[in-house]
Amino acid sequence: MKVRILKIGGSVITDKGPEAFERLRVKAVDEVCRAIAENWKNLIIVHGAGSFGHPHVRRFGLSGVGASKVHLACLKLNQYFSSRLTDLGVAVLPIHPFNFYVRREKLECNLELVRRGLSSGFLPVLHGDVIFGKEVEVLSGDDIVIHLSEYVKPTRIGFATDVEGIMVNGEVVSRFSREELEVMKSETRDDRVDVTGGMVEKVQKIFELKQKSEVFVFRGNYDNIKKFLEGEKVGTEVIL
Ligand code: IP8
Repeated sequence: MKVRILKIGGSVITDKGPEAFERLRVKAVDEVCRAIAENWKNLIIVHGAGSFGHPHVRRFGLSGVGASKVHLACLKLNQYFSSRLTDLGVAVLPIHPFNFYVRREKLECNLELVRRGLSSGFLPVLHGDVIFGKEVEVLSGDDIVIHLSEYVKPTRIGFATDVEGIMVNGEVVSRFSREELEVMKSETRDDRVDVTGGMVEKVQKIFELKQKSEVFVFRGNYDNIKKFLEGEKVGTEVIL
């Protein structure tokens, strides 16, 4: 089965401004879900937590009831997002990492549910969450994508973000290779290279992928998501 994975950034579907706490971007959720609802077979969705997770970690911490509050906020966003998809006729299978991911030496989980969901015609929808490591820790949606990819070997992976793609010297590039990442890291103090720390980190993670998939980083709007799901090139292609 040819599987695709699409990560929807928390900054696409929520307002992540400094004051924002559980602030949904209703129109954006709608747009994203409409694009997904048109082409969702053999697909796994992972969405970020945005302002339904990060401010909670800062406010409540990750021990005991703090971790519970962070998790419940992530569930709230997942429930909203998944419900919107079901309104549009999508058979979603919401899957919550806190319930089945653990970090021992490395990240471990039983992927049976994801596999069964896919083979039974459901759309698995996972999300950034808290999980048990030595203590409770944050598991980002990007890490889930990298981990899942090793097992489901997707043909294409998309990262829908709040920027047009990867920017080098002030412009979005259509292709981005490992060599360019090395240059970017060595030049991050250089004014010509305007890549945010967040993007460098994301791209570094992408290069941890162990299998060859087509990978794209793009703005998470209706047209781009539709293009990605239809197999077209969109935003920046990361050459593994
Ligand atoms: O938004 C973070 O997931 P991300 C999850 O994908 C929490 O980085 C709990 C903050």
